[in-house]
Amino acid sequence: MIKDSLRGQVIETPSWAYGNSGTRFKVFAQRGVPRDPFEKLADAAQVHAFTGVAPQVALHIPWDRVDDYAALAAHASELGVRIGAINSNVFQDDDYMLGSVTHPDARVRAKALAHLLDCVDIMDATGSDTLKLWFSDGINYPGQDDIRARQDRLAEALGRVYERLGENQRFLLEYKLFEPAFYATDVPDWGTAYAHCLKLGPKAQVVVDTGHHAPGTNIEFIVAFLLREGKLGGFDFNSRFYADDDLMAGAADPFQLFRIMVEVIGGGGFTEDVAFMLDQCHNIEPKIAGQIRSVMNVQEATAKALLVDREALAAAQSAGDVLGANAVVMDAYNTDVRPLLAEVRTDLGLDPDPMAAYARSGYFEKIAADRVGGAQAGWGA
Ligand code: RM4
Ligand code: MN
Repeated sequence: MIKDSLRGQVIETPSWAYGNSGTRFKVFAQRGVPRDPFEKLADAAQVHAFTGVAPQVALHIPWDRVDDYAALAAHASELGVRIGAINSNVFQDDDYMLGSVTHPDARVRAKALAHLLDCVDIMDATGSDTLKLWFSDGINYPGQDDIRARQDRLAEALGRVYERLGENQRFLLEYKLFEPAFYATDVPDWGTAYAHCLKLGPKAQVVVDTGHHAPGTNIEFIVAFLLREGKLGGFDFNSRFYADDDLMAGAADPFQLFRIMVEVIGGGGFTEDVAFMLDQCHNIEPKIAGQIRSVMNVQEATAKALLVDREALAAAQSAGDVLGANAVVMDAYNTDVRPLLAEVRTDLGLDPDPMAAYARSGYFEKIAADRVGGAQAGWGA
């Protein structure tokens, strides 16, 4: 049963993880980086080829703008992957300095809304069922704009996008505490996202980016609550030591990732209704190998969470056995699941050690030699 669940897991990787990235101080160029979305998909397909659980790739528009989205989707399927969430981008145009959908100027708001609606067109063309909305909107100084009016403008835009969604499409609203806005962000927390989604209906859900909270926030509580309300749409996994560090998932705090997966599985969220996406950048490590490592870290947290003896846990909980209940959870966490995952990969016909198999494949040397000339992809900062 546990092996079945692990074989069927779907972890979506982000197209932007294959391009160059960095901090606001410096973007470091790496050899072999894709020059266009087609090459990004080719790299993502490698992650799937060696792990067997990463068949979906998220796009970011306009970073992944192409003339023919149906051709891009066809290219993905030739490579053995498919298009996952479409991520909108209303944070990199000069017009958005004071906001996008919450901007005080109606012209800018209309421009931002048009982009969001374009993203739904791209969902139609690629077969994607998920739109991910993250707004950098907010204000830096008290009095800069009216907080309530900005909520009204946000609600208006979300309503328009919601109306445009097709039968089998949904949007996920992403929250983030701060950055780039430093005083008041318009969607700063899960409660704000939840309230907007609740008003709109079942096609609006919340996405939890694990790097978007204040230090010390109990993310698994948020997960449990949203799942209970049917409003957990998915995750942007990454890890952090300080703020939105976007490090490899499970690298900074594997125990937190495990606790999140314990709540997901306990709450019945380990289904295709909850999207398990990575949203991270590999500023100093090689990108494809960094994605493979992250996928493996998510698999390990999932395997451990699946090992929690739920019956023993429920018995200890109802008996008020504090130490016994905690021991059940810690026993699962302290189990070495690497041999189990090696078996899962062998069952899938894969090499049990994806990192080593990828390194041996020579793919990196090939792209480093082939991808010379042209402009490397990056997030444009
Ligand atoms: C944002 C947010 C979004 C991602 C961008 C690149 O902070 O996490 O999900 O699309 O970064
Ligand atoms: Mn994110």
